[in-house]
Amino acid sequence: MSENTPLVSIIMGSDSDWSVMSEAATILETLGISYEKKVVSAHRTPKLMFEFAENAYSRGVRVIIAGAGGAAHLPGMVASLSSLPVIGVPVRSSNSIDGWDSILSILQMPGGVPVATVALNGAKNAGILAAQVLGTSDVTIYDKIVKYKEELEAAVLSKKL
Ligand code: RP5
Repeated sequence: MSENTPLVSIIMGSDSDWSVMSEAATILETLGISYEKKVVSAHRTPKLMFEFAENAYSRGVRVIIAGAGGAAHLPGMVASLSSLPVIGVPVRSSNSIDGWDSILSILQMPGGVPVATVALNGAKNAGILAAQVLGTSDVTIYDKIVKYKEELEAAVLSKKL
């Protein structure tokens, strides 16, 4: 596995999801975790989705973050095809009914095929959760999460009303 092999793959159903999904990339960059980003559509490029999901582990990917809007089948289908942990990001897209369709499509998975679903447009938390998964077996990443949480606490404590 090369040093440049991404540990996290950020996939999304459309380039129109990037304005939301880029928040996962930003926090992963802050934490110094390698990632890749790709448009993979469950409906428009199903063959690519199969190929991606079946090869992600052997390429070195260890966590998949998948975002989609509307009838959001990408996270669940990738979770059905791969044994890697999949974090789902419901996107409030232009074709979405207030985001509820995306939330329910990603959240309500059948038993046996989990998708760890974050909040609507919650790509930042998806990035943090991906780092936390990686941190269970990598003390350097774990320590970065500890520091990040300490900084969160300090930022709140320093606020003056
Ligand atoms: C979903 O449809 C995508 O994930 C996106 O959120 C939404 C709209 O896609 P575009 O029509 O903008 O490409 O599949």
